[in-house]
Amino acid sequence: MSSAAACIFCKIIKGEIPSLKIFESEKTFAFLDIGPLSKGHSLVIPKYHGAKLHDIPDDQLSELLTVTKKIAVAQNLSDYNILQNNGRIAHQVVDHVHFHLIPKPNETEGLGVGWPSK
Ligand code: D5M
Repeated sequence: MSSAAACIFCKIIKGEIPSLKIFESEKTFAFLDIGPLSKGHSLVIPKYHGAKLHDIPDDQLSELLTVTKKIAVAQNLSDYNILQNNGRIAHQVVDHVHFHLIPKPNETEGLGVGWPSK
């Protein structure tokens, strides 16, 4: 298990590192990705620190998808990817569970077609 004290996303939750916050509740936090694959690319994270999906208690996990849906609705998205990486081989860079919400407004913006390369 990675350390919460050294976790960049835990620091974002605590406000120790600035972020562009979209949503916050008791268990969940969402903010804009610093390296967006398309305009509005956001990250939805549990406040509980766990590196991979299986490290997170069910009560923390359950809200993540509904918050991701709420953001998609608020952004009026029609086409989008939801992506969640676990482990280095699966391209996880930050060891705190996060769901990417990646808008796909059209085929000329962001990655355009296909699955995100990350
Ligand atoms: O994706 C980790 C994602 O985290 C990647 O898309 C960049 C994003 N990131 C990293 N640091 C920050 C800060 N400080 N603000 C906003 N977004 C950030 P992964 O699935 O682990 O490859």
